[in-house]
Amino acid sequence: MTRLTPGFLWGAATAPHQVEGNNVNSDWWQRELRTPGMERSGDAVDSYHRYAEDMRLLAEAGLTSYRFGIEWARVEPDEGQISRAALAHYRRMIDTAAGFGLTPVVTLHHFTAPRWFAEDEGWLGPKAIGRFGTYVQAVTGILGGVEWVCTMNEPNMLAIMVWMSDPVRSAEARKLMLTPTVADGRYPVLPDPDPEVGLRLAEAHHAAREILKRETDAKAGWTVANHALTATPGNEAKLREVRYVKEDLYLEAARGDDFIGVQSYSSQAVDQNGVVPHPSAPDNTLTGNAYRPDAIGIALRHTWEVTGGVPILVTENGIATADDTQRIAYTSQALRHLFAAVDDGIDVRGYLHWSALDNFEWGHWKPTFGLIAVDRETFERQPKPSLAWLGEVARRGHL
Ligand code: IFM
Repeated sequence: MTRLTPGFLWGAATAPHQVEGNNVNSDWWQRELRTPGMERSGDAVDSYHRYAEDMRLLAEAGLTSYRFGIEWARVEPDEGQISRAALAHYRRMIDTAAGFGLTPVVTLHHFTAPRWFAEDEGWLGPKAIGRFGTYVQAVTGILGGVEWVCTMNEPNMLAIMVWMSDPVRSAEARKLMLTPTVADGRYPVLPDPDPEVGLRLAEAHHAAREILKRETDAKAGWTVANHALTATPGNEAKLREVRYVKEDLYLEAARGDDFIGVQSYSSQAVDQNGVVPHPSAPDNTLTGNAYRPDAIGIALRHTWEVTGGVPILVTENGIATADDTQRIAYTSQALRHLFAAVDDGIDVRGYLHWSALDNFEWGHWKPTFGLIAVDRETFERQPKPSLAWLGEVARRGHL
């Protein structure tokens, strides 16, 4: 049986904009407002008020950790205007998690930024790093006792979003993104993240890491979307080229961190032309990804190699499906791949499933990733069998 590190975290994850509701001061709220055809986050699943119930359900099922985020747009609704009430809210969340025996894993930035930041040059402006630092510094005051802090979620996806919202490049981006779309159940052809943006985000991460190391006892890291890319025969050089722009730049920036968050859902091949779109298949997920529970194993091994052995926390892994039996099947296979990686000596400190709740999937409500369903009229929570199943795995520490 696989020997997991003592205190291995078994949990589930969310992000503020996807679950809280009414994140009206954020850039994403504006994007939803202005983008034709995009669904709105609205009340989301009202986790801003119902977080204690969400945490209780996870803890009662047997999980030991909850990853959630702090929303910059609430903490700093206007530049320099720090909301003590918002900080107190997130401190209550930290205390509530601890009260339920859940180790909090706190994300400081999960795709969304305050509107004032985005509208004044955003991540590409000269003030970006300093502004992010001011926010991070303000948050350190409530991080007492928190062991795990992710500075930024999936900077390699954020770099694509930043590129797309650049007015000069957005026409080109729109063309690229036109079809297929998540709404059709087909995975969009994503442009590559712009390395210029990526390097800027890495700078922001390093600045945040320094602040966290100075002001708190937390372990600091960031989380990277891992596409588990593999080469078709003879295309190893192309794979290296593609992987650098999409992932490795971000993995290399994690060297020297206390941990790295691995986030993986599916796997894709690379041929001489680049990434091969997911072939359509009956078991494709609701976001149009190929059903590839082995992706996590590829992601863990590649991350371990590129970072040179930075300890890993799986901060996201899961499947967009309306069929909870498929979720259990996918996750149990994914965990087998995780255990095999641990058996091979990779230092994995925890597994946090995406997601705790069905939530707002960035412009879409249809892809359901949750262990808990939510009635969006009444906000009533309905735990799915997969929650009890994962809780049982957590209690036993094996499948
Ligand atoms: O919902 C997202 C999350 O915000 C970031 N990682 C991937 C998830 C599923 O698409």
